[in-house]
Amino acid sequence: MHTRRRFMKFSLLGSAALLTGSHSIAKSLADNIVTPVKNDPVVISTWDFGKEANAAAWEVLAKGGKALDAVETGVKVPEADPDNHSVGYGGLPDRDGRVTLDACIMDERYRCGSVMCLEHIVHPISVARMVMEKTPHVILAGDGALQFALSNGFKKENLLTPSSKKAWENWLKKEHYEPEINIENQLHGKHHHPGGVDNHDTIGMVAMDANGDISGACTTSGMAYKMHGRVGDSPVIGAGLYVDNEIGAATATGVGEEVIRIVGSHLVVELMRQGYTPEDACKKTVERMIKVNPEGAPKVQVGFLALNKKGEYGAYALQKGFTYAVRNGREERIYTVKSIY
Ligand code: SD4
Repeated sequence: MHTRRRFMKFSLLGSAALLTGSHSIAKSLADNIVTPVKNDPVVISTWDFGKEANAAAWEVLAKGGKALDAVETGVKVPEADPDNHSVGYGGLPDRDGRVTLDACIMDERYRCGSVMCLEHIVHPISVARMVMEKTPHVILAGDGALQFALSNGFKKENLLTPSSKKAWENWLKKEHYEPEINIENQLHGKHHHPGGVDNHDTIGMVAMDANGDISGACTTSGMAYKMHGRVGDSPVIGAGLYVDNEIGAATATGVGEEVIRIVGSHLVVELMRQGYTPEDACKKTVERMIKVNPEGAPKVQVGFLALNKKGEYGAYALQKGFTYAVRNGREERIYTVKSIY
């Protein structure tokens, strides 16, 4: 009886610590016995603007919610932000002036959903989730994805904001397509220069909940001024995002063509399976990109971000300037990432 009471007491302490997410260990003051709590929730996401997205995801995680709900909730923040010129509403258009969105989501049971080249919908991530949960498919693209969204209650909207339209009109004067390195951070809010050679951006987010389950989401308007119909890595499961609940998860940002050819996020997860830390797995993956395209890769930016099952995280990039945001019970901060060049 005594033993049972002690057990219940420690279980309750453990749950409290899980719910607040504020301690990795729950300590009984009365008995001075330390009980490890199994999992501290954590959410990480790409670029400085990941901080606001993480805050929304954290509200879900701190209440004991599921990682899948957290990542969807989190990435919806930049999707709806007209000042974020790289994701969702306000995203920069393709060279025909059309805003086409790519997004995918993956949960702890290897279930995944994706939309490619979707127009007129503010929250492509939620359409991707619906593809995962309500259809027998993984990917819907273009008009089919739009029809599916509209028939499931999503509203058709104009996603081209006046400032994105102005940026596109400026671009048309020269029509020079060249991805600008680290444009994601410059494109966010007040740092946006509508006259500049604006290019790409993405939010990739992965999270682990109090249950120890991992999920991820990735959403983008893709490379600005891309050819109409171009799809990047972000909605490609294994490239822009991969989750293996036994091992961890990874996501990518940057020039998608480089990521796709090495199936980057899947490679990061497989390297973690071999025992590499998240940072080292990301570094090896970046090195692979250079190995397979020694001419092209050094000229562009790509960054990988990863989380393992122990809740450890890390990142690596081709170029300087990649950042990511972390939120857990101990910290809310932005890290600057090491790079090859
Ligand atoms: C793409 N990977 O469409 C995306 C763009 C991106 O930060 O991540 N920008 O290729």
